[in-house]
Amino acid sequence: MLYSTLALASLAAYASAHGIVSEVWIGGKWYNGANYGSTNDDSPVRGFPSDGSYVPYYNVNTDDIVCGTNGHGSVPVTATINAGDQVSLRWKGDRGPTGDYWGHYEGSVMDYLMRCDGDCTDFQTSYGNARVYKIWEAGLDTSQARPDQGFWPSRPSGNGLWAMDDMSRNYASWHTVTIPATTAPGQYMLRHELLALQSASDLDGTAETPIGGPQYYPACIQLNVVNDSGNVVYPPETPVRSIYSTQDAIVNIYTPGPDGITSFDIPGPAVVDTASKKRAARRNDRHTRRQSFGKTH
Ligand SMILES: [Cu+2]
Repeated sequence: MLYSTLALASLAAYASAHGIVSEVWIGGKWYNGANYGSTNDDSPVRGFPSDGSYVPYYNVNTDDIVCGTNGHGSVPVTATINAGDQVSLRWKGDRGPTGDYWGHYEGSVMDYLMRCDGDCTDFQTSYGNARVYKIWEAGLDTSQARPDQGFWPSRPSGNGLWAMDDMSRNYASWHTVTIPATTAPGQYMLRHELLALQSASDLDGTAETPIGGPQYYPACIQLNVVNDSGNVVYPPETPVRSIYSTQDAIVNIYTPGPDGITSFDIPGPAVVDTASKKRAARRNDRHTRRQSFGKTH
C-alpha cells in the first residue's frame, strides 16, 4: 500500500509533461523531431500534443491510436532509408540525469511498419486502411535483475528490466530499430510506440492521475524505404484500430510485492517473420513438393 502511494505521488510530479520524439537519425542522417504541440517543417516526425500526452485505454480503437492524438496530419519531410538500415529516435521528457529523459520506466517498447499507400504526406490517419505489422518489441526482461532506483523517482516494479527503463537508463532515452532488409520499397510510417503501465491496473484513475489505465504513446515517422535487391516479403497486416482491446495490458505491477509481476505479455500481433524471399520460396517449394507427393503417390 505504501509502495503504491509513493509511486502515484511521484507520478503527479511529471504527469503534465510526458514526452516527445525530439530528434531522429534515419539511415545515418540526422533530422529534427517534434515540439510540444507543433511540428517542424524540417522533420519527418508527426505531431505531438502540447502536453506530450498519451492515448488513453478507452481510445485504443479510434484514429488517435494510429499516430497519437496530434499525429493525424502529415509533416513535409519523408526521410529516405535503405531497407536493412537503422532508425534511432530520442524520447525527450523531463527526467533522468540531464532532466530531459523519458520519464516512465515500467512498460514495453514496440515498432511497427505502416504502408502509406502512396506518399506519406497524403496519408491521413482517418483512412480506413491504416494497417501495420510489428517489426520489433520488448517488454519485461526477466533474465535481468530489477535495477535500483537510480535517477528515477522510485524503484521500478516488476521482476526484471522493463524495455522503457532499459531505453532511458542504458541508452540515454534513445531507441534504435532496424528496418527489415526484406521490406518492400515504398513509403511507410514507422509507427513506434511506448506502452506505459504505471497506472495500468487502475482504470478509474486517481486525484493525481485522473485518467487511469495503460498509457499509449504512438509516434509516427514518415519513411521512404529503398530496396533494389528484389528480395522482399509482404507480412500479414493488422488494422491499427484493431491492435488493442481496452482489456489489453491491464496489469497490476505493484502487487503482490515490491517485485511486482514476473512476466508481461506484450499486446498486439507477434513480430513478423521477415526472413528472405529465398527462404520463403524454398519453404513454398517444399510445401508444393509435399502436396504433389501426396497427390501422385
Ligand atoms: Cu507520462
